[in-house]
Amino acid sequence: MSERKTSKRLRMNQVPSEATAGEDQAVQPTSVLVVDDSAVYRNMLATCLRDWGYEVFVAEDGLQAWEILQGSQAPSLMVIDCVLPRLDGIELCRRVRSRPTVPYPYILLITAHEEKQKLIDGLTAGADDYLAKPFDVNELRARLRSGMRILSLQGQLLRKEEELRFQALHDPLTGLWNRGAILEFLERELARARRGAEPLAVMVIDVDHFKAINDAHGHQAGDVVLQAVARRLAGAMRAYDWVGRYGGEEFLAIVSATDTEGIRGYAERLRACIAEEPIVNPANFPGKIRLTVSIGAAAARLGPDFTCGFLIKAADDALYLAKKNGRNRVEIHSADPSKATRARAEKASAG
Ligand code: GH3
Ligand code: MG
Ligand code: MG
Repeated sequence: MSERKTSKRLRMNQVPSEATAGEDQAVQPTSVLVVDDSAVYRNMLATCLRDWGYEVFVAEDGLQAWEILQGSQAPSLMVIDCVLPRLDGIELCRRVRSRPTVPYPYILLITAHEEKQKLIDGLTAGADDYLAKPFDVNELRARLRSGMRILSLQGQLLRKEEELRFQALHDPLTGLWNRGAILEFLERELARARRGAEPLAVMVIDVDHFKAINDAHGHQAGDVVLQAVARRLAGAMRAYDWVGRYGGEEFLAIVSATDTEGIRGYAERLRACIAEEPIVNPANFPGKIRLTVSIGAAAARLGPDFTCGFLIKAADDALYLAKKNGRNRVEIHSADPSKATRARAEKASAG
């Protein structure tokens, strides 16, 4: 098919039909990659697509297209001519599909009528739809819209997946990591600390007399207090440490590369950030609520016998001591590896 003949056909159909006008807005146009070695087709396609609101990237051959697709802003909608120099359209489809890209790119293959086998090969190589030259621009537009519907559906699914992943790892009240997530991070940090022969510390942080806050101000106010505590703790921690909600009014923090002395100062800082300022939230309860936390911490240079359970138990024992010694205080358990070894041996002999 000569370019002169096909360009005439394209031009004739450039004005969108009334039935399709405005429908592109329903499915948000995105960026499109147009790959065609024919300058006439390339320009026609680019002009139409820009008129319809798409951002257009153009390539003259398969390799140039492949380079564009390596960029961080690579279009996820593509119009690819089947016959291309250097790297043909079918091979380009195969390359695109050979890597598991998210989001999934949608490929509309342009073929010539007489290229039946190429069309089959193109669909087998991963094209989603095709259009035979010479084509009606309104048909092109409709086919792109159907591609956009699939991309937008995919976008919705990805967002939903992201939301579910967030929910699976976070506590809904405070937005902190939930118990499952923080324990998983502890396993990971423990393995890392072992590899690097670095110390690791954990803290169990418990709100003092929280039941009394619920009793005096109501459960809702108690929730607001927990949210405020979570915010303060997260704000006072280093960016590369972890804090999660371990249970009701109890939080678990993981502090890397920190020994017994280091964790004392750290825990003191957390204790102070709660005790120093009352929580004020007039929208939920009148006045101010003063509260304190007790913190039990354990730090250790980890031997092979150390487990997450041992470290948490050591911090828990220290917390018990902090409560017993008057609350609003920090107690440190020096988690001695020999104790861990002994505990393991005792457990093994008991079993
Ligand atoms: P202590 O100083 O010994 O830690 O005393 P406490 O009152 O803080 O501890 P206790 O374990 O007796 O009470 C904890 C209370 O926390 C009881 C429970 O109803 C409340 N709680 C647990 N989860 C939530 C929550 O999500 N929201 C609210 N408002 N309260 C909660
Ligand atoms: Mg408590
Ligand atoms: Mg408690």
